[in-house]
Amino acid sequence: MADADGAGGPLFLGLDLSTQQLKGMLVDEQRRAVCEVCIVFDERLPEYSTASGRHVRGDVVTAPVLMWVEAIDLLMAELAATGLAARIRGVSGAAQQHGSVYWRQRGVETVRQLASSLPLKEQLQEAFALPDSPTWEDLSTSQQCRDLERTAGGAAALARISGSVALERFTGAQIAKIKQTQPAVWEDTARISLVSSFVASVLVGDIAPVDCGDASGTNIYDIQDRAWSRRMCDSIDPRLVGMLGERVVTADTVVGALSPYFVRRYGLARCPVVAFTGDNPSTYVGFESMFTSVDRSAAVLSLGTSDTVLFPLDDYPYAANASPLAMQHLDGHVLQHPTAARRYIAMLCYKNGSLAREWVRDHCLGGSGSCTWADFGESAGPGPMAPAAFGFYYLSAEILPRAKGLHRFVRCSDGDIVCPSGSRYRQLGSFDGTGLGSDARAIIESQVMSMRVDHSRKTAAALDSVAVTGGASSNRVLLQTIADVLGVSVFAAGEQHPGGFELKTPAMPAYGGAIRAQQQVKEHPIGTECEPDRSSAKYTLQRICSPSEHMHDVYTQALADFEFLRSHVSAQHGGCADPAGTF
Ligand code: XUL
Repeated sequence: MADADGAGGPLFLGLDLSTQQLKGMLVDEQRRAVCEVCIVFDERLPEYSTASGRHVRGDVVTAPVLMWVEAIDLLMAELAATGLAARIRGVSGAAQQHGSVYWRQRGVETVRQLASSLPLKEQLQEAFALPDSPTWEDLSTSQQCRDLERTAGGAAALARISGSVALERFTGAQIAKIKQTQPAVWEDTARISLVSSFVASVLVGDIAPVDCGDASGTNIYDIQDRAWSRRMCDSIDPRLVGMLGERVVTADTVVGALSPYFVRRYGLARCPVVAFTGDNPSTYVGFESMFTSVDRSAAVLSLGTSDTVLFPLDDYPYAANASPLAMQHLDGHVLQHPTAARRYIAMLCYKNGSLAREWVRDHCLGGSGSCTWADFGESAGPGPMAPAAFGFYYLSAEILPRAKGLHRFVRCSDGDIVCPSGSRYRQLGSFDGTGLGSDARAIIESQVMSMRVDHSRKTAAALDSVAVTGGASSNRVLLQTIADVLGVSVFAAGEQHPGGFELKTPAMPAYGGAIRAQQQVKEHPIGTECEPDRSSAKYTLQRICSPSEHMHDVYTQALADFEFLRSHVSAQHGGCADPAGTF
């Protein structure tokens, strides 16, 4: 049994194969992260000549599969060097969503009989029909997206089947493009893995099933049937379901035991490997492990380069009997919950997150790039600025909503833009001299009001709290605005020490993997491990901001005008004025 530090006790390995690196995290039975190792692709594997882990050629973005393979060996060697590897009793993890790996038949056979004396790369050199896998940043499949929507009977019909309208980065369009443009590769392909199931496949030494969370990012998986959509898959190739593997599992399913390759080469135990899932679903599961039963509808806000919002749904918003509102607004994605039967997760990705906030900090606050976040907070003031003024900061083309550019509006009696509420607004080039507020205040109000609008379009259920993670989660003015606009308390993860609470979020996709591995082993115990003691779990959530009722009321009143102006901006730029239409 583990002592207070978990010394000598079982450990659970969570992996995360992201765009730039492969991370491994060891978590003990008390769910404390005891060790982290990381292989940064550009630094450790420069021979693949990647930039931030990928090859970018215009809108074609790929990553070398053998680089990922080599990274797995490097990471296992580093884990073995820590002396902790022999204590690992379960493995799971996550990977960037949407990317795909194309196995030759001989690759499938080789991975089943890996020799522990030779590195993976040497043995899997000829395993893949396509050396460079398309990844989530690839945008070169617009034609295939239109084909998929046509097959489904339109964008809305495809969303009803798969949880999303057709998207370039989603795997279905990527697979279709490979078949159409590289017939020799297609002929040479026996099996297709997603990046997540590819890592699991190498670990178990066989082709591992895709999990339902990541299958929901393909456009060819039927979320309500909980199976590949025959119609969508067959439209690409009648063999496709077989190539993907008919069986799709929940991300808490044991998909095999760790391959003897890792047992012999690195001294790991032949422990269970639990299905891998996408990084976003895994993040949600990681946070869920910290929620109490009252946080069942908590949302996770990941405030990074782009902002991602994840929240659970009890009902499928695009079901035939669902609210018409959801069918009118098909932006964002609905995923099957990776582990909870008959639950779903909505995922809203906003491209203009931290980079847009940083741009405002550096360009709009009167400085010359020397402003700090404290200056930003001072300029933002306490708010609210809405409904007297609004700003939209789509520095790079936004996908939610489809829109571009900077747009500032002030309310005035002679404004030429008339909202359904009767309020009139005028567009202007700067807030300077208006006395109404600043770009700092406008951008954070606008970003969070967008989240509120898009959340309400997916579910009528109220949010009960929000957990934040990511670089910007230390930005106090942003956190307070989240609390005020959404009207809920904001929580952050941290460690409880005898001396107090230290805010610190573990690397969530990997942590979520380790937690799923731990839960499975707990349910199917091996040997004499002790029960995890939830009361001493290292990570807990702590309330860091509470909403002001008055401010929340102001934002609620302002919401209709905000929503109207956001649609106005989107329509101006060829965006989706009528989101039910085909993009
Ligand atoms: C989600 C998405 C990204 C990747 C990043 O749809 O494309 O968040 O999962 O790894």
